[in-house]
Amino acid sequence: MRELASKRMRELASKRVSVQESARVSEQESMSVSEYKRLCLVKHESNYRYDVVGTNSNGSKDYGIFQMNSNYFCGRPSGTSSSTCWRVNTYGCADSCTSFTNSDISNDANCAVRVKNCGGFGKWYGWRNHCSNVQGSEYDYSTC
Ligand SMILES: [Ca+2]
Repeated sequence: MRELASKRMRELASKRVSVQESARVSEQESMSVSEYKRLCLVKHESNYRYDVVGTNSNGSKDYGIFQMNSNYFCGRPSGTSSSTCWRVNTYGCADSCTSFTNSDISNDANCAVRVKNCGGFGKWYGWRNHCSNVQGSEYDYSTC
């Protein structure tokens, strides 16, 4: 990724593009790293499977492709479908835990985005343990 980014920057430099254009490209490429981090998270949480239910040592369970925890992020009676962070952090998501194990991952993604926006990727142990330093293209599936 770094090689790609620096090659791209050299190309831009040789074309004498504007500073703004260089910044825009850099921003896009850093977003790609963010994409890799998201894929890394899913790889290490569920290995890309939507129907996985994991049991934790404290008895809570993790559901689906993002392994949403039953103590915090699913099946919360007062949970929210909004992105108001105090509500997400306090009440989690209202979606039932089993709704995170079907093949329609749209509600899973909506909840995961709210959690990420309110608490960061560090809310997931899979990300903390494996993905915080992801820089490169090991999760680049664009050629698959
Ligand atoms: Ca679902």
